[in-house]
Amino acid sequence: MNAESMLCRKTLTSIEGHVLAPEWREPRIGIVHLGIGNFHRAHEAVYTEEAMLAAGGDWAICGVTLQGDVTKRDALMAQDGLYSVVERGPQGVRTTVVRALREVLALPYDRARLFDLLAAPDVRIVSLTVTEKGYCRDTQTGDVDLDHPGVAHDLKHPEEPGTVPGILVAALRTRRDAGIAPFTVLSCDNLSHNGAALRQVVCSYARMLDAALATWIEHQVAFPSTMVDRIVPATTEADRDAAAEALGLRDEVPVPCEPFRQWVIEDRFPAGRPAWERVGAQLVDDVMPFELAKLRMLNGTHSTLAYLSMLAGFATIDEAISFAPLHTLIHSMMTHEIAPTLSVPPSFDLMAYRDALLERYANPALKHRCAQIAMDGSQKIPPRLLATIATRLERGQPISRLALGVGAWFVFLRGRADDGTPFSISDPLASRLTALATNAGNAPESLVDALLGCRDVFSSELASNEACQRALIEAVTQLSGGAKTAIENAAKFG
Ligand code: CS2
Repeated sequence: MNAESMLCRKTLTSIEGHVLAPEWREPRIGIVHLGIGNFHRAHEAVYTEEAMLAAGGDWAICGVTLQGDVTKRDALMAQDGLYSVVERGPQGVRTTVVRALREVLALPYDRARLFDLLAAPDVRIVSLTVTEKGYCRDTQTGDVDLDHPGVAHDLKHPEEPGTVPGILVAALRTRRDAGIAPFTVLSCDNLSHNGAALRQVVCSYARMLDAALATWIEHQVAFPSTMVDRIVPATTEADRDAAAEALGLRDEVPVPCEPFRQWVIEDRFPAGRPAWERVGAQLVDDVMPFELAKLRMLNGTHSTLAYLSMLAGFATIDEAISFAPLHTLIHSMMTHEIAPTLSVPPSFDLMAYRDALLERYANPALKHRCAQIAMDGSQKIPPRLLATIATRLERGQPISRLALGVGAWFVFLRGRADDGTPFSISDPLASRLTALATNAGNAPESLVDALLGCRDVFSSELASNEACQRALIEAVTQLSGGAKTAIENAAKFG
């Protein structure tokens, strides 16, 4: 096969060694997935393909990009929805082509097709990876954010929605009116209690339009919570070349990822689901202990590593964690400040979890860029770091390492690394936050004071807590001597 041919259903037969099982009956679409980014393609799509191979079922996926990203839609559709997952581990690379994705749509262009599918009885699950900001939540109340321009638009034009709550409510209304059982709504984002959080957003949005519909959704629609885990960097040219090399076919949209994966799902699917439990997913009654452990241990330290690294000049997570004082700091942050806030089942060994995370971070083949993790801090910091801080403050416990993570975010918002290199801030609140950070001047107290005033991130209770203020001022003071020195100083305490 010449390397210029493209991966598609026709060329699939030439790469039998790179599919999980050569026999593949084309299943019908049973899942619509909102937010067809790399994470979904390396996680739920892989589990779903394996589940169909193990136990059958019509659970092919239609992926949707909500940002009108026609380039991504067209690239995937040119390959008939096929793409390769390139697992990069310390032991080598494994390239597998995934077939579970059948169709890709881009809103607003494919609105009619999307709503046809969302009304189809065959579609029994609508899953989501739309990142924290896609939920359009008012962080204070947990209801839908009525100041969000997309939400305001959707409330005015409920037949032409563009936001997650708008789309789900319009589709659920059609199903209710047509007497079709609702689909299950499955959040796969890194939010605490993601199912309950999405349910509240959706129901509060529905209530603005139609109280009876809101009540119907509350009683009839299941929103199970999940904990999702796999480290999935953005695709680079090197990944495209590696996929072409392995397959002998051109793949424009491969997904790099680590070998590790985990999925814990609350088992509430009245309309059925793929046999995910057959292929390693854990179906449980209560996801919360897993979810909090992952958000605080993994995502909390990931964000800390990312902001410290942006200041210190480490480009990737493996580069950062190979700086011994930073390894020490992250190890003790998990051991002394995060793990004690978690209550997990006896079989869940938090220290083994910590060690496994440090090993995953050290994976030299993944090249997970710190700048990618550093995006959207205003959305990520509250569940990843502030919830842990709040728990510890309630108990009168010290928070110096957690504060260093938040303090590094504050300094990062000034937009310059320690050596003066500028970087841009990608965050839905970027203009407000960077103005606060730059206008605050050099004194650590004023930077902390200015940013603690941002109510979209800090509750008034946390912002007015003196121990919290003191710890953050100390962290920013340490960081003004350079992030590397601050890390070395923090690591001295073990
Ligand atoms: C990362 C996550 O980009 C980020 O913010 O912390 O995407 C992380 O890699 C995943 O949650 C791992 O499961």
